[in-house]
Amino acid sequence: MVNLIRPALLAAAAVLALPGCVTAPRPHQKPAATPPVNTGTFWWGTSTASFQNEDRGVKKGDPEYFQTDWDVFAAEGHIPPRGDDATFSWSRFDKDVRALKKLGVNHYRFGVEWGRVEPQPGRFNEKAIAQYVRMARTLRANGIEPIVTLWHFTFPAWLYDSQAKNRSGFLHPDIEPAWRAYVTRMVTALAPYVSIYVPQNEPNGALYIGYFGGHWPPGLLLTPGALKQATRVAVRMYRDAAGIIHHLEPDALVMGIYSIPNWRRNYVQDPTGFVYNMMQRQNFDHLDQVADVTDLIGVNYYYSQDASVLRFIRRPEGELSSDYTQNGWEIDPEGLYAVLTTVSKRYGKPIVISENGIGTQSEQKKIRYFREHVNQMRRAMNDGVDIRGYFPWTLIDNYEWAEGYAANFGLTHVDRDTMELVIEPSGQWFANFIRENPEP
Ligand code: IFM
Repeated sequence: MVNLIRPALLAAAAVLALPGCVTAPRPHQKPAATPPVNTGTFWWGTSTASFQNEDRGVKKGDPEYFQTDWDVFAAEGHIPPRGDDATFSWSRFDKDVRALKKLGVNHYRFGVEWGRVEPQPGRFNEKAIAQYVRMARTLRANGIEPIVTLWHFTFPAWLYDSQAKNRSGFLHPDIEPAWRAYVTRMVTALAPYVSIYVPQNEPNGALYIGYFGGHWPPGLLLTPGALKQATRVAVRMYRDAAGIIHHLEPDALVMGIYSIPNWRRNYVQDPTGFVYNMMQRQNFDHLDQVADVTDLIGVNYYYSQDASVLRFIRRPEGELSSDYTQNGWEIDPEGLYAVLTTVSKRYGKPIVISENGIGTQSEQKKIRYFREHVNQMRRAMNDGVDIRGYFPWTLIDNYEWAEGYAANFGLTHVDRDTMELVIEPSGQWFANFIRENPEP
């Protein structure tokens, strides 16, 4: 009897699944996936990061309340606190989408806050996961292809131990299985709406600053072996994430994003080339070990700098002249060309300029910066470099890590009266530029 009923039920189910036999969706049914948008076009986009932009959105005492290692590091007094508001991109994401539409971008990269979706080890916040899924779905519904960063510098606070910094972050004994579970959970949830993932944002810079320079969490300063070990773990985690993404979504793209300044050799201050070689390792060590599982390389380029100890100690402060940014970075558009050609030769992979920007109080200076860097991108493209996209950093003036709120990188800023984003002149310039130049 059972054997007769089963085929009949299967046949009925198959008929119902035919096009035209649409039944009302049951409430628990998974939403239908939407196909990627803007696949054949040049990617004009912009980006943000979970910690730099999301307000906390949950109150202390709430079971879903969470903190990140950066919150704890700030509470310890090492860096300025972010506060609970940031740019309200968690509770008022719609305002960000409205601004993105005004800019006319076709791609947008945002991050997932691991601590938010897993406030306690192994306990996932399903509501938060659902909200990230909605964010991706909303973007696609508005004709903007989402790109999701799974780690942008911040770990859940439960992976940070103030008393044992050499067992924190990438050096935490539980991090690898926890990461695999988190990545699997997020990619499974996002799969219907996301097909471009960034496992880690600028792991190379974060490893050197946090596990060697001591400025960022976990704050390890010249600790023997820490950088090497943390890099090994970060590489394994990236490779695991790429494997999970490609397994769950065979057509998805994995983008590796790196901070790649143009380091110059200074023969007087660094005669042996020791610092220069170290900075080359910072640029490429991690990427060298994951390039084979990476579909696209994201280059985050901001500045050129002489590689020398003296230059690190005597960092220029602020916008000394038209050649420097608020962070004391040296503006050098040709450095972008140099980096693009180097990366292209070294890896032979398609490149996206995934971040390029300037902290400045002068909008005119910002516009000039973008224009000159886009020109260098065009020069590289004319010389055969395969460049697929350009993303000015960043959508909104936001928290600039150890610098606090001291740098104005945004194409917009939050108007705290209307709670809307106000498009800056640089944002307007970008909007006009990409409307007139769908292809660069
Ligand atoms: O704000 C950062 C971003 O989070 C990573 N890349 C560099 C930007 C400017 O410093």
